[in-house]
Amino acid sequence: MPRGRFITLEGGEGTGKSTQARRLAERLRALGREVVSTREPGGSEGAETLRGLLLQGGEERWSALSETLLMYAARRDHLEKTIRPALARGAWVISDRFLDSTRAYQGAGGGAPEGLIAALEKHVVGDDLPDLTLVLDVPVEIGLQRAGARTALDRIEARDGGFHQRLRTAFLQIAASEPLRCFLIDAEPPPDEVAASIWSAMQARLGVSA
Ligand code: T5A
Repeated sequence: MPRGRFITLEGGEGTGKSTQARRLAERLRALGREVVSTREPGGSEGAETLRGLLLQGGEERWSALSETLLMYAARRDHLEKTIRPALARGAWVISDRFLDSTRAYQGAGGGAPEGLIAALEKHVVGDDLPDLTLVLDVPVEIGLQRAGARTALDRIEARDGGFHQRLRTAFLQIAASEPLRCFLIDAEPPPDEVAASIWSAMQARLGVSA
């Protein structure tokens, strides 16, 4: 069985990742593919438990360094229990966030050491980098407005505008520095237009048809 494909969606708050991850999964399933839809932090039983610890509570609950270690504990469980078995049986995996979120949120946003994050990527993710990372970009104020209209903000979402601006810059830099893996998507237009841009990226990068 050939290995499946691993697709991640990244970006700041309210950029429309969950909406587009759902639509992309539906479109691939309609073509007859097995699709595993998952998310981070989370995506396996252990990682979902860690998600609760990470996103609830006050701002001071964890430092950026502790968040990095917890995110990577969750990511290892997610990879071992969900992502690697799915790819091995030929399924396509779509993850709402993955390793670029740690680079942006804990690294660029929170100041956790880049060297530590790089070492964790190497030891935990290894060769299982995404085949395609869709980096969804909208101006910070639009993203926060969308996220705030949907639910109460969690402890990470509630950080100040300067933090979210650093995230946006970091995601743009990641997209520019890894052009073979990443594809930058203008996520400001209505959902149908964003979905069309994403499908074009899927055709160009992964050769999907229809
Ligand atoms: N985190 C995660 C880290 O700090 N480090 C890490 O390593 C990882 C993996 C996860 C949090 O964890 C942090 C980042 C996050 O703060 P979450 O609850 O999973 O939190 O939330 P987010 O991933 O941030 O996702 P959001 O739900 O905030 O936003 P999405 O998924 O980008 O947006 P979505 O699709 O839910 O849409 C939000 C609203 O906008 C509307 C939708 O209908 C919805 O109401 N919308 C649009 N409106 C207009 N035009 C469009 N094109 C729209 N697309 C969606």
